[in-house]
Amino acid sequence: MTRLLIPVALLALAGCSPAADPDALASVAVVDATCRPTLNGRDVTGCYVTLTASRDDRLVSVAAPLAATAQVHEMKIEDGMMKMAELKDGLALPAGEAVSLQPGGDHIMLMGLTQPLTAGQKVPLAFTFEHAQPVQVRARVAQPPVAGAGAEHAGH
Ligand SMILES: [Cu+2]
Repeated sequence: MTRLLIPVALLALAGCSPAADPDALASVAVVDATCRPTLNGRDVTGCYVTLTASRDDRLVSVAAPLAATAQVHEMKIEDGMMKMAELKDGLALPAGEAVSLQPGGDHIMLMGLTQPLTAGQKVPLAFTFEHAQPVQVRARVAQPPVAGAGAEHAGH
């Protein structure tokens, strides 16, 4: 509950926020979108991105025309094993904070890809937020910069 109350308190303090549609001013910066090249014969891959919201917001869903399904996944420990699971309620984006999806952590999972992804390609991704306008980017296909990754998709 505390998390929900804080923004309201801030708005009250600011005093000058118009009550009419604050969502019109909400935006999310989407940078460094990268999708990992697909492994031989696989039609799944992980994508990574950094999201910075102008106000408290939430990444609700991701769509990718090249994939049958795109989900936002988190990594969690279950029975001593790192497993990934869909974030069914989306991903919280605190105002002004750069939230990085990266190997070993939260990521975007593309499933049912209609074609293999090779380095140098571009993959359109569409991000939908609770408040901000949707954002479309073209992610580059490349090995993500963080080393030691890949294990999170071993389960597929
Ligand atoms: Cu995943």
